[in-house]
Amino acid sequence: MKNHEIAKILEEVAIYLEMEDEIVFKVRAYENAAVSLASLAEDVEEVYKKGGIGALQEIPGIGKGLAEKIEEYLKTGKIQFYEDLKKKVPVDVSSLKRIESLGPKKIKVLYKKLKIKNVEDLEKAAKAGKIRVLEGFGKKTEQNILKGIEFMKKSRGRFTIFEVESVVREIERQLKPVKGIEKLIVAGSYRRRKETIGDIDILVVSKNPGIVMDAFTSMKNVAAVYGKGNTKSTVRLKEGIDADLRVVPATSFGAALNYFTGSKDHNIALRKIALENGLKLNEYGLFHGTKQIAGATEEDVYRALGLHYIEPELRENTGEIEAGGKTRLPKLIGYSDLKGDLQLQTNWTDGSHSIEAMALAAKKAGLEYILITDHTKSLAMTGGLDEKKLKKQGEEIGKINRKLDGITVLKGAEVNIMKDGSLDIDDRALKELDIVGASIHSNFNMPRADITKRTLAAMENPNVDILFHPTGRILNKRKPFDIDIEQIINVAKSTGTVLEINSLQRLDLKDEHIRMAIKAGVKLCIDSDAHTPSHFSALQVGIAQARRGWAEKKDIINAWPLEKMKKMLK
Ligand code: DGT
Ligand code: CA
Ligand code: CA
Ligand code: ZN
Repeated sequence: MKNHEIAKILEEVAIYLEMEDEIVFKVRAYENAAVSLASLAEDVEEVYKKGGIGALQEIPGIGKGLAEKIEEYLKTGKIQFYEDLKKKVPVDVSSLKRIESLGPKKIKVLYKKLKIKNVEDLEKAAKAGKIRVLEGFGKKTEQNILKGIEFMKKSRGRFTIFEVESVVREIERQLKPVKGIEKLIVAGSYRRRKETIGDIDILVVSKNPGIVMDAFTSMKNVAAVYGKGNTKSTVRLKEGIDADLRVVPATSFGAALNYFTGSKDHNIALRKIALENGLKLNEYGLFHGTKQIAGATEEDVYRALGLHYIEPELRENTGEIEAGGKTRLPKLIGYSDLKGDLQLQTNWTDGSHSIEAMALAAKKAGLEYILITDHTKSLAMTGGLDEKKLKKQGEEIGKINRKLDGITVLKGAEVNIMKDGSLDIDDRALKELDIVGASIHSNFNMPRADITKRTLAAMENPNVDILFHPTGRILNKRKPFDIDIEQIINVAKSTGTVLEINSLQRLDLKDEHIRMAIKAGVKLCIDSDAHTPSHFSALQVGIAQARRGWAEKKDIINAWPLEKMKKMLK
């Protein structure tokens, strides 16, 4: 789809025109056209193919002049007017403009005086104190520019679902009390519980869109308003992520929710089924001719298509539609199904709280058992435990169990797997523990064959019940090890080793890994890896990941009662 490419060019033209002191009306015309194209549901190329330049002019905000420019782009791949402007001031205007305190006029001065073309140049000049001496800038502006650059770096790219969760709460807190909002739900990748989120898509049912849009665009965490209309508005939030809000009528709510939840591939597959049945599906409903036959709820839409309801976490067009139509969908593990947590650290090593405090917090979070898994001695920087300290910790856990009701504390460890695949705690000490997890904490960059062999060696140890951190990745921070997951899964099966999904920012296993493991009959666990009591909430993210991997309760051992869980371990 070329909608976004063209929208971006029109946005830049608006910046250039402002730079050239063009009349405000003309600048706004380009800005509005850009927003309109970016939010257009249809493919602009299709619109043009079907109806020519006339159809382009039907798009809100596109007049004759703009329609001609769009046509030029579709035909030649460029817009000469834009190319000429760009030649005069060849800078990355859209990135520079995103920095707070930099407008088109200032961008022009920076280029003319200091040859600043992009954010990198800008940062260098600001750090060298070259900007404060320019007329109209000053020391304060220079500092603001540096702050703006920091913010922009933070906001580039995607956000982890854990980060976005709090932003969504903040939005809900501000909008839920607004009078006239009948329903508010966040759709998009957030509702599908993807690992990372590009932008937040909010759907609202209301008879008074004006009030809703006013409230949305004036939320206290709005950094910029990109567009404000009666059906759709888009803002950049101070947290660095964008959010769209759409107001839809109650009669279309289910269809709109379905459409904007996506994924795009899932939508396309659903639309195909509709067409095969002589129907039409879009964000307004499922139609037979012009008659809407479903649309108020998602359930209605799926039913009318002859499908079972498909949970949002499964909507990636990776077999869920076939399963929903013919065979069966998994009965996914629920968000309150976990009974225990099998990885957490305490102040015996790098956690912040005592065993007892963590146990009480776990109980409060609704858990029945926890496994204490402090680090072991070769992780010196965490104050890792040796055999003697593990024994002492075991005694302490015994005392706590006698003292506390409603929560069972189990003895464990997160044993470090050394470079050669051996463990840093001797087997005699491991045998004394209730459950042993092992993981890699160093030498991440070994070649595939070596790091796989190293991991397999630990899994072969009859004392190792769980492989913690099977891939070692940290979302947006650290790549996974180059490890042969298929082989890990095979050996997990043959040795009866449980594989950990983890949670928070780690989510070691991807959805497809989880599906592969389940198919092979391997059991999994979802752990918070808590280092402080508030981390127990991260279990929700791990559950979401398990659901995205089609996991049922039977696949996740810490969704089982304690006795049953203990029996399945080595
Ligand atoms: P994100 O924001 O990158 O994490 O991913 P999504 O899935 O939230 O994608 P987004 O925000 O671009 O669009 C929200 C939903 O709107 C998407 O999941 C499906 C629907 N959608 C967007 N573009 C298209 C399209 O071209 N065709 C169809 N059928 N659906 C689309
Ligand atoms: Ca989105
Ligand atoms: Ca979006
Ligand atoms: Zn730790």
